[in-house]
Amino acid sequence: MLTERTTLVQFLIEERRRHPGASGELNSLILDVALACKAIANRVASGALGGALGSAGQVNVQGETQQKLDILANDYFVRATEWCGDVAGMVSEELDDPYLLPDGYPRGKYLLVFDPLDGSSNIDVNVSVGSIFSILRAPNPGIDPVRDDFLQRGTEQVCAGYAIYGPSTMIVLSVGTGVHAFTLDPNLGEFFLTRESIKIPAAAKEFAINASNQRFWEPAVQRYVSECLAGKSGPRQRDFNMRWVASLVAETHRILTRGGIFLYPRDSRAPAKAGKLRLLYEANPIAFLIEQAGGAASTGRQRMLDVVPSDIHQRISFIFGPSEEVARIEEYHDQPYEPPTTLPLYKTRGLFREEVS
Ligand code: AFP
Repeated sequence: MLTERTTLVQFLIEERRRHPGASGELNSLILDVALACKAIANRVASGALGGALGSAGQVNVQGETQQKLDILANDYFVRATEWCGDVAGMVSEELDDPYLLPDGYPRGKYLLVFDPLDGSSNIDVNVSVGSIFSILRAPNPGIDPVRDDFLQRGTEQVCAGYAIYGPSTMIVLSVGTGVHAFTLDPNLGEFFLTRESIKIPAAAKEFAINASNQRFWEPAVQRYVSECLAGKSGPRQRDFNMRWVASLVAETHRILTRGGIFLYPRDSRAPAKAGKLRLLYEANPIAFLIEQAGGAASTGRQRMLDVVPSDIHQRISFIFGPSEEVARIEEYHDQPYEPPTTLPLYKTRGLFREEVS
């Protein structure tokens, strides 16, 4: 293996050589994040034997019940990266406020933003989960950051990526030069490059959405999904398949591998919330990867990476996939659409056809 494949370390060093002025701090930070991901992978793989399944019995700033592994994964991210002098501060899904480094550790020039364990409702049922991370430049390197320092557009990301803890553990990342995937060799404890310059397949044959929320969707999303469901006999003139893992990382990995479209739109359940997913540590890093893979990521009305964040835990509507498909959904947001008021099964072309007298 060592002679045939490029390791993550080798890949990062080769990338750095393209930038003669680079200090190596970014690489060092990415490798510390990779170490945290290996530790998390280990705990996830141990399942019930690791003693970390189940609820931690407390609620995070999002109002979500934390799993024991959410807290452990957060600690792994913090402990693996706080000491090295590469970060100035961090924001985590699991922490109400930005994490400030303990006294004695040097403050670096990067900000680290992460969701340590995404899709954590899947842990107890042994379905893939992941970690998502994003690296930004600290506006004031060398000192503790303030909350506003993290409120940067997604276009400012220096690196973004995720780890997926599935049948195999992988890290998929981009430093702005395409998207590359690395698979963990559990015997060597090393990530090896297994897919280079990933491109999203242009034609979407699958869509991913939590259909249980359908009654709350906006008209544009109602229209898009109903057209997919209509299949060959509808306006799209082809059949679509549907998937929903309830883990953004797993959904992204499938779409980067075999294509498709993802939607977690804003809905009318809680009109004050602009969506469910979090902008800084879910939507932005995934949007960065998707664009780097040739796709598009949007709120439905705007390119995701152009959104100016207003809060570190801000939620947002998130749609991504092949560019043409995302453009179609954005167009639908600009057009009027009246969703049918009765279920298709009871309409004239449906199974339970109404008798016309
Ligand atoms: P958790 O980490 O709380 O399980 O949330 C996962 C997530 O943020 C994202 O990964 C999924 O796409 C989405 O939520 C699933 O949402 P539903 O529970 O509404 O299906």
